[in-house]
Amino acid sequence: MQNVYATITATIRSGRKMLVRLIDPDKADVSTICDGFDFYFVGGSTAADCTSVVRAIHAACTTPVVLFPGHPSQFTPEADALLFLTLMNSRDPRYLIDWQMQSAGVVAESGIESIPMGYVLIDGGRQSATQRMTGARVVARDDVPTAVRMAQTAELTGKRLVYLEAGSGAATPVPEPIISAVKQAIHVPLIVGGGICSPEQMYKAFAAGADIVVVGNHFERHPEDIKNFIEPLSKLP
Ligand code: 1GP
Repeated sequence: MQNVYATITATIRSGRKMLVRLIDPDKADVSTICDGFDFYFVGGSTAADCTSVVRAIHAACTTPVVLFPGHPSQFTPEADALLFLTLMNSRDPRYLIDWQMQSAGVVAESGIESIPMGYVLIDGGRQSATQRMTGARVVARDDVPTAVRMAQTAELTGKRLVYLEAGSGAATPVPEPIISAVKQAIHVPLIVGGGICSPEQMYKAFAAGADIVVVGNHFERHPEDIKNFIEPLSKLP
């Protein structure tokens, strides 16, 4: 089986940026699944079965599928890897330790590649589903020091990825000054997502320091735009 984390670090070393398509099992249109992305992430804020979506992606293309679960019930060993999340903004034990403990046994027994990830919510201009479900206080758009401290804390507590999240369907993506300050402060790969709706917004996130950009809603609404993100990516330095 492919080692997803090794692929991420090797791709960064090669100087290439990565694009991920997020599929929310609640609103997925699997008819638009195609190759061309580096990975599919599968998961959502509300509890839903991810197994059928993972199977549909595997049936339709060869792109690795990585679980990005919003709830322990979304785990399936059929995915190629799992993002094992800690919600860095949260002060609620469910999102810091309880759900992780609830999942630990089945994850360990499955043998799936599990990648510890610090998940950092940034204000995206409107309340996101994650914010609503978890009650976590988001980092203000101009609070660069707090975003940096959260990301550094994630790395120092062993997370191998940091995800700066403006929220699914955010009005505005993660501000570039936050992306660049966090990128300079950490040594693990940086993922940025939430509210990215154009190749220009993707390029800005990459230019600021994102190693991986995640796009969800926009591709559900405008699958015809997928090629406009994918094709120029291969030409990026
Ligand atoms: C949400 O960052 C992802 O977890 C993607 O957000 O759906 O707004 O692209 P969008």
